[in-house]
Amino acid sequence: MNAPHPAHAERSDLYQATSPLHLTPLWEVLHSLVPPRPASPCVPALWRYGEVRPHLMRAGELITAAEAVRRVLILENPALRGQSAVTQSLYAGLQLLLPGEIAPSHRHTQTALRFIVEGRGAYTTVDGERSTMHPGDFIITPSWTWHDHGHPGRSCGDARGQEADEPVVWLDGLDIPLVRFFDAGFAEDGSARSQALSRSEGSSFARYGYNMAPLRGDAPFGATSPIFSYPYERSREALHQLERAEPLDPWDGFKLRYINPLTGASPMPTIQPFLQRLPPAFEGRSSRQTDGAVYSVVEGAGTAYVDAPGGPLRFDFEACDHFVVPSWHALRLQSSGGCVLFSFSDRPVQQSLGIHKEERLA
Ligand code: GTQ
Repeated sequence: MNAPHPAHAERSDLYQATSPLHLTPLWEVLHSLVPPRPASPCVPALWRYGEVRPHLMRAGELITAAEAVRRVLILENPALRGQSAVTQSLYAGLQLLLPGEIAPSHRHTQTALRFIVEGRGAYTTVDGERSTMHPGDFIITPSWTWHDHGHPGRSCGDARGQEADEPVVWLDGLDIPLVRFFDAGFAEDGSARSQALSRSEGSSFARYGYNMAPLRGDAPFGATSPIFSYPYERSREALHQLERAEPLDPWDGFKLRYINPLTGASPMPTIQPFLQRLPPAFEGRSSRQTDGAVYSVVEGAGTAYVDAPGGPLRFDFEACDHFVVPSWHALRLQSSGGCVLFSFSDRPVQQSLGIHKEERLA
């Protein structure tokens, strides 16, 4: 055994003397402060809908939407339990609304997206305009806009005349951890349970959804898209047309990002959503990026292989399952029968900071 380095005891003395002054020597932590590559504390995880759904429906028996305000089971990263975070920057949860219920009006600094998982007949109202939810629709709640959710049930029916008397479940994606990091969150309850309607349903889409825009007036929600709802039937058709006629990307299959039509940038300043079609017999290549992503399986089935420090993980997924791929964990997708995947990440934030990085592996 070598004798201890003579400085060690004196260094310890220094550390003990500086600690009460709230001082820490950088050289003891430098390597983890500026790691050679991202070392996310998050882990990959899969939530099978077949396992989650019974608990969500049980929650529907135990608490009303009005009492809960938002009846949600939060998808917590297994390595971040108690933090209501699916990645370091993002929140995800599955929200249930039953026929006859209202989730009361409120607003907050945090930006939200909704991705409809199952059911028909519910709506969300944002800034005086209602959007009826259909499975696969992507819906936005801009920062600080009043929003309430409702489910009239059979009495009102769906605009398309479809059965509307069933539970509605959607994925909530919010920038809650990011806003918490900045200590910049505000929230307020509305005076009425449901806000008054001031515009007809579909008017935001009519103004901005057809590659056209009003002649006058500023962007109504700043950097956030003026379209509240991006209907699945349109985004799905775009992907299927590409699949019929265009070469696929060996990593992503056919993948499009949703945009703010006024800027071409992400629909929300903090979150970029994507929709992706893997054709039948797809064997994707592996890639990694610094933006961890949450996936919602829209249609079909497949397999996600995610590299993790403890060895690669294999997630066999099917429709309505959810999974999270943390930052800089390589992902490879495969599907024998074909599938459609929705996903979202904090990419716009990283891009605005100039730190986003992607690596497409062989
Ligand atoms: O629907 O407004 O999952 O405020 C978490 C916080 C949903 C919402 C969530 C929220 C909402």
